[in-house]
Amino acid sequence: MLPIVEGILKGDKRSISRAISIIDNDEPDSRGIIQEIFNKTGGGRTIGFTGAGGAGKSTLIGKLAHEFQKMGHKVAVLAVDPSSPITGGAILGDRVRMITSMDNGIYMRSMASRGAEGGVSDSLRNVIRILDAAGYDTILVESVGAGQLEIEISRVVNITVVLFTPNTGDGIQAIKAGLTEIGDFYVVNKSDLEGSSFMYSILLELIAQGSKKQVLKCSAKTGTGIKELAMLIHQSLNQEKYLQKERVMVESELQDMILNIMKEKSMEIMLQSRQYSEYIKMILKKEIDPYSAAAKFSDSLLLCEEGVGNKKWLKK
Ligand SMILES: Nc1nc2c(ncn2[C@@H]2O[C@H](COP(=O)(O)OP(=O)(O)O)[C@@H](O)[C@H]2O)c(=O)[nH]1
Ligand SMILES: [Mg+2]
Repeated sequence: MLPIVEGILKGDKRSISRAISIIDNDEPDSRGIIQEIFNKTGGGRTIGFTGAGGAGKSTLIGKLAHEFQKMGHKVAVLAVDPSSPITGGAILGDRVRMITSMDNGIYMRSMASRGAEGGVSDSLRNVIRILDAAGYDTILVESVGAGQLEIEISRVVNITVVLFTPNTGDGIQAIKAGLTEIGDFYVVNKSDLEGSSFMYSILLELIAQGSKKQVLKCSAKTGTGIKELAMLIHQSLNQEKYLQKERVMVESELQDMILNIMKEKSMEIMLQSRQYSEYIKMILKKEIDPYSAAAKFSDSLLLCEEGVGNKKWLKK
């Protein structure tokens, strides 16, 4: 067993942090670590938080982490921000804001995920596995970057919470960004401010009708509604509906991995193949069109003896 893996399994924070950096930077040890911890994972549940910058995600996560801890959960918080370096100012600010409202024992970390080939989803999935193997059963993920990131994160967590604020414009923005589809819980934060009831009713109309999704109001600042939200999430964590997401996640992960390997192998074979350079010459001489050449070449690639698509296992 790798020494770092021993550390992770014991819950040693230095080992956990180092391992997360290895994954985040896509260092060569990543694979070995994940392979060794893999069968020790499965107990962790993940909750992703998305919403516009300033909506109160960090503040809310801070409060919820504290509530979950009181309920007996072992809590970790991850802030995902591909747009800024790990030590960037914005995230540091977030960390301070969250830590001051938290007890010790909550692990907190930000990640940038700029190195990983498959982007955020790949490294986030594996960072979650590290925390899971280290014994964290409740992992809260803040989506700090905007846009596509929120959708990506929602695909690798069990439950997605989408935050809104009473400020007008939010609702319309959210619909545009596709946020009304990715959430399991919709929360109007800053309920201490004017306009929150109006926002709440807009959301109810937009989202809750015809779906089983829940819309709630709370104030991360005053604490109103936080206990209720924490309880609701707590009760949902082991519901079949959210656990089933695991299967979808594994499936898409496996597909991505297989396709990546196939792509690499095909490229290798292609560049070494005589047939390939023949096709190029033929195309240049107008003896064949690119569509037909590509179709013919890939057919032969899928059937060749030593190639990606060795006939024997294709037929199985
Ligand atoms: N009035 C009010 N302000 C809040 C509430 N929650 C967060 N804030 C403030 O909104 C600002 C942005 O909060 P932050 O948690 O950093 O938002 P994030 O960018 O979504 O992580 C901060 O100044 C918070 O103090 C709330 O419930 N009510
Ligand atoms: Mg934040």
